[in-house]
Amino acid sequence: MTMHQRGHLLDGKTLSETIQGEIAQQVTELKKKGHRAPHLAAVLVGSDGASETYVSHKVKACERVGFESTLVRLPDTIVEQELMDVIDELNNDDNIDGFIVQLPLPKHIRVDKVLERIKPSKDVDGFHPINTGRMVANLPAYKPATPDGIVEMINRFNIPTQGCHVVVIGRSLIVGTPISLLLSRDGYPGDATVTLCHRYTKDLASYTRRADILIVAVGIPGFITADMVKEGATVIDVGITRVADESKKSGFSLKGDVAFEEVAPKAAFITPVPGGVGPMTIASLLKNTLLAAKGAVYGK
Ligand code: BQF
Repeated sequence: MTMHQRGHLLDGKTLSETIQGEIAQQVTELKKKGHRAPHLAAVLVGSDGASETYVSHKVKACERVGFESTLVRLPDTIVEQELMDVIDELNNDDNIDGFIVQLPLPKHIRVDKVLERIKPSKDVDGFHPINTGRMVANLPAYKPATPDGIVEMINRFNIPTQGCHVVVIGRSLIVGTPISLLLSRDGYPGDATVTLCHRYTKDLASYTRRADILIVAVGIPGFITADMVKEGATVIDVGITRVADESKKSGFSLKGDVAFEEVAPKAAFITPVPGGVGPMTIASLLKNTLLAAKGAVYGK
């Protein structure tokens, strides 16, 4: 009988806990020096179930590392100007080091306008175009948490990237576009040759089969099947979709963009969903908040 070599699991949950331990130590140091605790605020508009979960992950993570956190809940009937006023208050509140506006926002609110209203020095999600521009220019910047978390994961698991072919599927401003930039730039974890694929890519499998590192962020459960993956590739699954599941108390389970069971035997390394990229996103948000508290990106 042939044994299938299981891809090594890239355990983002455990790694995120390790990083959170490191952050907690730094918070202890800060407090010893007479500093107050870093303080993250999150603005949640409406009560979408997934958004509620994500915000609660962030609040709980703050508690674990010794940060203060404030959750600002707003009704989904709020008009854009009222949300802008809340952002201005947070921008001007010296007790808050950084804040996020949980996405997605209701359709009647223009997300670009909202993100541009956030003071770049408090923009710990790194979504303000000033932070995007600074990142592109290799200046100190808050990097978006999911791409930063993926880079950190590649780094801590010592996955080689120099000269590797990275194939990214999905060109969103939050994941696909920035991870393509970070892995193509000079130095480790970078120096890769990056192909950015999207909905208009012809013969997608001809690209994915050539990937040494395949990063998938399309939001379609099971989109990547075994026939699309090269033997020995590293597979990073950013997808996280709620799928109805009667066996779960919640009534759903989380599914990634990769058909894990069939792809894992072919992969050298693979991220699970849940417990892969998601927890790394949280760790990177905390990292950015610590940077904000220290004034490490924009000075004090
Ligand atoms: C895990 C997000 C899509 C759209 C908006 C841990 C998270 C998720 C999964 C989490 C995400 C996804 C977040 C796991 C934050 C990641 O154990 O696998 C943590 O909280 N995330 C978000 O804030 O907005 C999103 C995905």
